[in-house]
Amino acid sequence: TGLLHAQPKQLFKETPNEKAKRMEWWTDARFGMFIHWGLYAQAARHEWVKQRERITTENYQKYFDHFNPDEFDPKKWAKEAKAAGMKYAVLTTKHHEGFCLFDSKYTDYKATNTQAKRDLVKEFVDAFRAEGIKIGFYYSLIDWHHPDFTIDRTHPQRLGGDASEADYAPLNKGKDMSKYRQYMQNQIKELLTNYGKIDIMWLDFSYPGKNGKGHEDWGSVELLKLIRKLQPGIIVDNRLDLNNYSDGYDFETPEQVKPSELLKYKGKYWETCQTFSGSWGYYRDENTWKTHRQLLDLLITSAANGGNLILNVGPTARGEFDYRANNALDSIGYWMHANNKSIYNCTYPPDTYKLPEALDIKQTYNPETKKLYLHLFTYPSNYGKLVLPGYADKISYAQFLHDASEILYKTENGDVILELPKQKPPYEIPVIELFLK
Ligand code: JFZ
Repeated sequence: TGLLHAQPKQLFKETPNEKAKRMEWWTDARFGMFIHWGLYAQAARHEWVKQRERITTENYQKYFDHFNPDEFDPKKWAKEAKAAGMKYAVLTTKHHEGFCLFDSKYTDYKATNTQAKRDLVKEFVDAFRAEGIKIGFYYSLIDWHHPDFTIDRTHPQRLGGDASEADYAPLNKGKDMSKYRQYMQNQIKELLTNYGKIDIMWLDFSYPGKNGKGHEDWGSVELLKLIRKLQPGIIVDNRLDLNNYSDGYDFETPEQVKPSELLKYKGKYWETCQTFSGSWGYYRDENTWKTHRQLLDLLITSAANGGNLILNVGPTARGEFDYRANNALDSIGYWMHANNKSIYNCTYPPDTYKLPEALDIKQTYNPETKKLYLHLFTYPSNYGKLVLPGYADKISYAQFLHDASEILYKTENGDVILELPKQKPPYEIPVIELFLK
């Protein structure tokens, strides 16, 4: 340590081509489900409730004692995810509160010791795998329950913002982070050994600096080596604070950003994680739910910039997706059923396919089938004519994606003039499929 510049820049022997192969299913998938579920679903006012309200571990115990997910049926979750068009799912096996949904040998703070009386991770894995959905584990690096996890600025018992590191020292007397590192290694070993093939590991998160934690606190290099050893094909997120290595992570995780901010990730492996309503855990009274259109925008804009969308559901304490989540998923499913070819296996088109901003069209492109997809965020009102400047020598056929109905067109001065029906098709954002020459 101390000689950062002397460290190797690469931890593993993998070429960019080999990485592309390993990432292929994930890149093609484009759309996944995040599931944030834990004791905090009972508080129903944010998954950070313990920290936000400075609840002691003693007072948080009521959620462990009352945890009774009598409607938990991950087969239903898996069907919902599949119907929405999601190809992978990432479950919080342990969130910051420290409660484990799986039957870990290394703690009593786990689902098997609650009224649930069973390994909820196991049932999740079995149900989603049965639907052909890839499996991801979220595992929190932060742990507000483990006695050796030192109090820092993210902790329920944190000090005021101006506290120095010396101020924290007396609070952490006797706490031994090396024991916590061992605990994480043990649990990750369990998660990546006892549940078959795991496709994604989503570790969360680092906040280096004053009264924070980073790769040295987590033992990130060791952790990542262990993960890759146990599951060689696995895909790992970027929150271990290993950005100094070219292969310290597989993909970037822009969180809760607006569609317009996704442009800058072009050319990288990335996945934007997004919520329906703002919080990740079930939040009963939150009334900031995204609209159908906003959700489609995130999905389309992700694919149009070469990235993935992982959309979060926070199941209730009874173990169900609530009606608002179900409605949102259903409406995405309705759109995806008809239009998913413009999402799966798609990315941004070559630079020569540019359209004027004013058209309000987002394009995706399937490099294998050489099809171009035009997402009509605004439906043309000028007598149904849509002019694509400079596209005349590029295309050979045009149709709507949802019903393969032909769209007649003329070419004029190098432009394509499509004749769209005056009646907008019954999709919030209709898609035109262009066959390229
Ligand atoms: C983290 C968690 O704290 C949160 O509860 C949720 O699980 C989410 C997916 O991840 O939140 C973060 C982590 C990193 C940043 C912001 C929020 N960040 O890097 O800006």
